Amino acid sequence: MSTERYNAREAEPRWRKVWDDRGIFRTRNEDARPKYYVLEMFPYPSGRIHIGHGRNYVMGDVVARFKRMKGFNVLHPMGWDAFGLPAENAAIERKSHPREWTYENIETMREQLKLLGLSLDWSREIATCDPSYYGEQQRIFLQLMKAGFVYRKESEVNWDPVDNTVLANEQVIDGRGWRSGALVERRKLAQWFFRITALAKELLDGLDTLERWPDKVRLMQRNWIGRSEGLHVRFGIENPPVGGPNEIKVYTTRPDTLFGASFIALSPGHPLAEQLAQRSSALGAFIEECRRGGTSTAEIETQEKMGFDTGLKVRHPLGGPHLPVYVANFVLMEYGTGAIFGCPAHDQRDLDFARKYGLPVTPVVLPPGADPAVFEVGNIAYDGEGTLVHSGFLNGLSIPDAKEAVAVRLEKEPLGNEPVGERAVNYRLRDWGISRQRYWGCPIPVIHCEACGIQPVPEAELPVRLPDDVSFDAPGNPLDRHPTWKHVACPHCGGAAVRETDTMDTFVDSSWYFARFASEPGEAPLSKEAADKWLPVDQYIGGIEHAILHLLYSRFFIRALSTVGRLSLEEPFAGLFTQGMIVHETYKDEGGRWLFPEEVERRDDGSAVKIGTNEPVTIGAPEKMSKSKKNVVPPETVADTYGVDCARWFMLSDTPPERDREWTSAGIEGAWRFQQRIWRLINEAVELVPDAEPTHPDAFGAESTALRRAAHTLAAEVESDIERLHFNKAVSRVHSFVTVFGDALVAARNGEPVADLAFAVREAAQFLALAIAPMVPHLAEECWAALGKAGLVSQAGWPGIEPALLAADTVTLPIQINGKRRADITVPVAATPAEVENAVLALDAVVKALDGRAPKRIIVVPQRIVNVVA
Ligand code: ANZ
Ligand code: ZN
Repeated sequence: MSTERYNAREAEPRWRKVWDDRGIFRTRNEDARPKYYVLEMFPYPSGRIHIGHGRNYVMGDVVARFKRMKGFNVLHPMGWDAFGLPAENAAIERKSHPREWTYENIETMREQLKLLGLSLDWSREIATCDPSYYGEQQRIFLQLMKAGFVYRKESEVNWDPVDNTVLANEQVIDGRGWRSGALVERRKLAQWFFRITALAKELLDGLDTLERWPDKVRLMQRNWIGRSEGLHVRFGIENPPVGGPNEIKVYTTRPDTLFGASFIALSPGHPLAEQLAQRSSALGAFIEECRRGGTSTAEIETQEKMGFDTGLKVRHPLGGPHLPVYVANFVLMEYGTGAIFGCPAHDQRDLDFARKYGLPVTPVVLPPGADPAVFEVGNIAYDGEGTLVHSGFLNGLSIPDAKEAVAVRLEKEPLGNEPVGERAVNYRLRDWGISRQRYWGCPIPVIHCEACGIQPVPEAELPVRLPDDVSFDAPGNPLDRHPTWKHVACPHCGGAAVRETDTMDTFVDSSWYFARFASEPGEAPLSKEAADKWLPVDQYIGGIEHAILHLLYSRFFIRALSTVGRLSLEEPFAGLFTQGMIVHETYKDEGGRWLFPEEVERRDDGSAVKIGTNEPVTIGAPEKMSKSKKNVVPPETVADTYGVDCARWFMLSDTPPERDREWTSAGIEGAWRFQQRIWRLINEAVELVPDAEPTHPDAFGAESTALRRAAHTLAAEVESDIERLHFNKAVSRVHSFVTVFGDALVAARNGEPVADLAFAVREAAQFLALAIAPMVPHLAEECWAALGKAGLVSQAGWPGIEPALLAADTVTLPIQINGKRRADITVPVAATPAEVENAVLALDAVVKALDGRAPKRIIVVPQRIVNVVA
């Protein structure tokens, strides 16, 4: 055979240049074909990518290329989530500017992504740190502010008392500031918020419409929004403080447990707690104490329970004993009413608290089968099913019935002019605090004037640009320290005023970028017309780590933007896929230092040594590829050895795409060998049938029909696999087909050259090239060219499948002997009547019936029935 090895190193850059030069992935909005929008979550330009980052881009690319072949006008764009803290940290370390670091990384990563052969429309590339992007975001902010979706309120932040600065949650490490090491405190500061809670119900109900989202993501969002149905209960205070309220309102989801209540607890931020603290320095000190530690919920929930007895007592609304009122650190001000009644027997936090402060623990729900005379709660609260006990008129009821009975009773019970109880729905969802006291983010476009209050920056003055001349040599917000930037004239009265120096949470930047991509270069950054054309994103692909915040914020943003008339849709992402990660073993030298895979040689006995020194290497279990553990493979290394198509093929094969995939050199070598095999087969086909377009014969024999069946089935199966994102199955279909094709070529070489087989061989070779084109596009182009086809495979249509060739390979026929059904036989669909006849005559039932005689007649009705007349 004359075929040479496929040289990916030479071929791949050549094809990428052709794609680039011809601009074939440039998408136009003006295009009559149906639209398809596929998007991978855009990357943060953190440095360099490794092959593990590539998996979701490759998956998206397979979909994009496939949909293009299916005749869609595909939008597949790329951009950069370019604002954020790491750029500031890098600037501090390298004494440079965050912009420099960011754009250097973008340059590097763009080249790396291009290396992967992704069919992206680079003309729509955006970086969120570009003033044209964040300027539009400022416009959006002001529009949302006008519509009431934005407000400012005092809220707690992490405060570093040594550096005198606000810290992001990720800058608090074990309760201490990352730079100063000082114990972090909670401080109140005026902050900007998006009123996401205004759409809590819509965001919850909308989940039901997202049928092409993973159930687990919908569940996580549902839990995050956290709708609960409960009761507001007002407790009258027996000894109200002078000038204070005479009642406390709590929110409970367990009114059935009211007879088990043993205390009331107020949040340290509750107005009544603050009021009492003015007269009690001990309480004041306690509240201060509660403020220590970070603001994250996780941190608050794991803190040891602490309480302060205020000396107040409330009356029990159902006639139980009076209850003491505490201030307790585990009650959040932002949830419900900021006050609870504690029922220790049935709530773990309340139980921990009661044990610490010696409060009664009375079980009021009896587990099924338990004996009421002996049932007790020790150190584990009982939160299961059961029947009410020790609860007066509720005794004997189930929990749901008791909840209802309490609600009905308390809705009628008066306290002052209102009923004691009122049904309420609560959402766990909090408003979205977007203020960050940082430089490298989108400036919040408002001006503070002492005389006029908060003034929006006038439209004509947008964007509010970040100043370039900033220093990072002192802690705190460089925008605040800048000598001139914040000093401006008030747009309303013209007097001296100051700019807001907070910038926006970078989650804002990623909440609308997919709508930005809808506009062509040069068009308005957010165009309703363009967004109407492209949104929702048909297939969104990204990591499960974004299952909650990014997706929820984006969903909110799209609804809010539609409310103010900038867009007109409800949900941004019709289909969502969360991919698994690429994992790799880790290596450590004798000194415990991490080693890169290319520094290590694996021995046949499973051990490993360091290349050069032969020092033994400790092999660690496969883990997510990460820079810090050096278990990364750069795309360049793969491109220079096996070619990136091998990496693409490997990442798609074997493992379902939602699961983790371990990167191994054996796996990559396997991909390389398979790629060579495809290349050889294509060339053999060309050699065997030099005519690129043999004429369609009138009829096909058994051999050519079998090959055609295999080829058409391949196309149909790969199509349905890619539609369902079952990339690993698509890969394995290609494997099976290649075996069939290889055998067919051997048979064809040894047999007589016949016209129908020539046609089938050529057709099969083309189908193979087309079927692999979404997955290994460079190799597919090379094959397409070898087959003498005009144009690019990247622009070719998906194979035309003949349904008749897809019927099952075998068919089961009933066999009648003298008019009675005696047996069945399963034969290849392609079997000739003579072949069927021979098989029938060999059947036991037929042999017996004929008893040595020849049949009088056999009638084979193809694909239907066989009649034997004995
Ligand atoms: C009495 C009770 C008895 C409760 C019991 C639970 C179990 P979800 O379901 O998440 O809505 N709670 C109410 N407001 C709170 C706040 N601001 N901070 C901390 N906890 C608060 O939770 C509602 C339950 O969480 C409420 O029901 C309340 O405790 C508590 F056996 O009331 B429950
Ligand atoms: Zn003013």
